[in-house]
Order: sequence, then structure tokens, then C-alpha cells
Amino acid sequence: MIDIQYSAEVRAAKNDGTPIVALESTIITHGMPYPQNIEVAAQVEQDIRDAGAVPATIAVIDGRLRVGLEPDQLKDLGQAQGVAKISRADMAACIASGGTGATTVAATMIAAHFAGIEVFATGGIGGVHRGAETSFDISADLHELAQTPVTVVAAGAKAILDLAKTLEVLETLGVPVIAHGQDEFPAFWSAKSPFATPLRMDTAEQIAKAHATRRALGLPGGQLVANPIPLADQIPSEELDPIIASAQQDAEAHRITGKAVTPYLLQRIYERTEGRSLIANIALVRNNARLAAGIAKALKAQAG
Ligand code: PSU
Ligand code: MN
Repeated sequence: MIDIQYSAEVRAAKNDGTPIVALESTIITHGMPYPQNIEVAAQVEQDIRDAGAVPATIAVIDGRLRVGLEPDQLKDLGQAQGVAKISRADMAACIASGGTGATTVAATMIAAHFAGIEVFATGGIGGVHRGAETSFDISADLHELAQTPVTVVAAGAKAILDLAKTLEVLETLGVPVIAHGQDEFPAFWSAKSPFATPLRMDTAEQIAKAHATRRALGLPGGQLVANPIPLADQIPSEELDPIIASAQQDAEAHRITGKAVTPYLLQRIYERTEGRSLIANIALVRNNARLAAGIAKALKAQAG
């Protein structure tokens, strides 16, 4: 009944077995300012092609689930006004009512799995917000990782979140958190955080094998691959911490709640770093896209 609309490129890749990497669209509509958002989206797609896989950017447009956007659709979405941010709770309603929505990590995982795509690259996942003990603000992304079998490559969780609590919830939910090439959990704009990651793997092949082994065991849920931002591009946490704290205070003062919180904080941090947060964000997403392409290729190669 759900008629997935594939881009020509993704349709061809599905037919000939080329590895595919899913990409989310909330990062385009709610995570980065126009016009950089569409430039970055196109660049990240190209990085995946250069690494030997095919990109599938996911969104709901006029009530249709799109897996892979044509260049014009990507441009239109990146400058459209009032696009909804859709997570697990909103996805069916958006499709049923003929709406247009950008998919978060949770909704992108659902769509990717539905389309038979096992690997997904993004910037950072949603997690447990600072002050969650009173606000109860915990991203649906964490529960999605616990139930949908997609490997998500992210630069850890954004430093606007409570990283310690985010790691605790992931552990409770049984989500493997795998740091790529280091022991520490990365903190999005910074390569390292004070927190150790439960698992470490140094190659795409190992990560692909762990993904396939979970499937063979019949375990529900995916894996979070925490890939640190390249050192040359990071913003040291000493510099960012006070900026994040003040963005947080602004959000509270303006009573920002629910799904508006993450986009609000990202925008404030962008302003307070005079755009440097965006430059780092671009570098880490591209880095994640390359690793995700390697994992998708390894999964295909191992399947023989
Ligand atoms: N990381 C970014 N920019 C973003 C997001 C993450 O750098 O826009 C988005 C992702 O789509 C993620 C969502 O799934 O924020 C989490 O939102 P919430 O905290 O409301 O679940
Ligand atoms: Mn939230």
C-alpha cells in the first residue's frame, strides 16, 4: 500500500546490487541554514558516490515516501518553508495526510529498513537532553536504534545533550555503541569526550560483520557507529562549552520545548560561533558518509 518513490539512481542500485547509504533530510531543513544546506546535501551525496556506493536521501514529499531525491527535489526541499520534522510518531500521519516532512534519524531508519537499506550516515543522533530529569526530553532516535536493524554512522551525540545519560539509555536499550578508531565517545564538534565507548572497531569490515552477526542472532535493533570528527576540523570543548550553556539558557528563557529544542540550539550555536559550528558540522557529516559507504560495501562483499 505504501508506494515507495525511488530516485532513478537508487532504483538502478537496487536492481544491480550496488551498496546504498541512506541519508536523513531533517539535517537539511532544520539542521543547517539555506543555502549551505543544499550545497552540503549535494556534496555528501557525491562523497558517497566517490566512495563506491549510492546515496538515498529520504523525505516525505506531498504524502509520498521518497527514497533518493532527484537534484531538483533536494533543492526544493532545502528552501521550502514550514516543512514538518517527522519522527516515528509523525511519519504515518504525514504520509496519510499528503504532507511534506523531513525525516529525523528515527524516521529515516524506519524508511531505510522498509526499503531494504542497512546503512545510514548522519551528523549526530538525538539523545537525552540536559535537564531531562525534569523535562523528560529524550529523543525517539534512541528507541529506534533499539528496534530497527540499521547501522547508523554519526559523530557521537551533540554536545548540547547529556552524553553520560545518552550512553546509559543506549546501554539499557541494548544498542551497541561502537567508536571508530578510538576508545572515547566522540562529542560531535569535538573528537573526544571524557566518556569511554563500550565497543571499539577500527575497520568498516569489522562493523559490517557485527551488523550481519546481529541479524544472524535475530536481535532487533541497529548499531550506533560513533565516528570522531577529523582532528583538523574540530572545535575544542573548552571553547564550545560556555556557548552551549548560554544557548541552553536562552532555550529555557524562551520556553522552547519538544521538537523545536534541537533546531533552536543548533541555530544559537551557529550564531555564537560565527558559523564555525557549521564548518565543523559539514566536515563530520562528510567523514561519516565515507565510513558508511565503506560499511555498505563491506556488507555486500561479505554477503558474497
Ligand atoms: N544533528 C544535526 N542536525 C540535526 C539533527 C541532528 O547536526 O538537525 C536532527 C536529526 O534529524 C535528529 C534530530 O534525528 O535532530 C533529533 O531531534 P530530537 O532531539 O527532537 O529527537
Ligand atoms: Mn526531543
